[in-house]
Amino acid sequence: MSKGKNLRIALAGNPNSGKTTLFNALTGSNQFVGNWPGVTVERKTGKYRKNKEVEIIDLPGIYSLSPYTLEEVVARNYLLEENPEVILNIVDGTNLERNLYLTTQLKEIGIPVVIAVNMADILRKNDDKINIKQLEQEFGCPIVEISALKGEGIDEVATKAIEVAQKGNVNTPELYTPDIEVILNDFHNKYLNNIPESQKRWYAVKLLERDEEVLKNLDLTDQELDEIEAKIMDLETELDDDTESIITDQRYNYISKIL
Ligand code: BGO
Repeated sequence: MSKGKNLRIALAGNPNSGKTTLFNALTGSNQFVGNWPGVTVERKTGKYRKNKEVEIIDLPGIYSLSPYTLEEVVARNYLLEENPEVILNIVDGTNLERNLYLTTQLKEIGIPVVIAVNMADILRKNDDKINIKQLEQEFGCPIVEISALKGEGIDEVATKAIEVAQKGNVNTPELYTPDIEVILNDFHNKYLNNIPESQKRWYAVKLLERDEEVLKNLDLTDQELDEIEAKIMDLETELDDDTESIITDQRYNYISKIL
């Protein structure tokens, strides 16, 4: 870690995934509470107990990175604008399918991800086993099983997150069908010149979903916006559904195939 510069771990996960329990276990009493700029959503940060140069930022609990709730907008703006070195994505291991939906979005935002599969104690009690090695291969990032409640695996996952942050490698699974990948590549190459390379995939998906926040902020010309809309309409006619639903469905298909 370079001297003088803190390494930031952004903690992201669904409500009830155990995010607060993990945050408390990682930071102990080294916590600072305030609000996110301009909104009354609580912002908690803390220093990692075992390394005070590591800052942990507790993002609001969210199910998705869509632009529909204040919490979602706060979380994604933080990730896009502040570019923390790594995302630690906590998922509830007893509810993987639902929790991994957010993971598919976090994997697109251009920041390295480490996944903590929480509730290991409950999984053990239920005799449920998760094939962590295979999940790691599918998602292309380290995954550690933890019990935030019992303190199991939490330093292991923090160490992994620090390691991944220092390497800085990002990889994004190409989880959509070829017709979608083609249009994403087109958007990636034509309309996102001012966007950092690592974030282009995210913005391409958001353009395809007609994400209003993104459309507002991308500085596209009217002609470009018309072109994009025409391409989206063509695809929607061909696939007989709106692109936002198509993307959502394909994310869930990808997850259920893996599981
Ligand atoms: C209650 N194992 C088990 N068994 N439970 C866990 C674990 C784990 O590894 N991690 C978290 N929990 P939050 P968000 C509760 O509060 O951290 C539990 O929203 C209760 N409370 O203890 O709050 C954790 O920040 C009464 O449970 O999640 C908490 O992400 C009865 O999961 C819940 C039973 O954790 C959510 C549980 C009064």
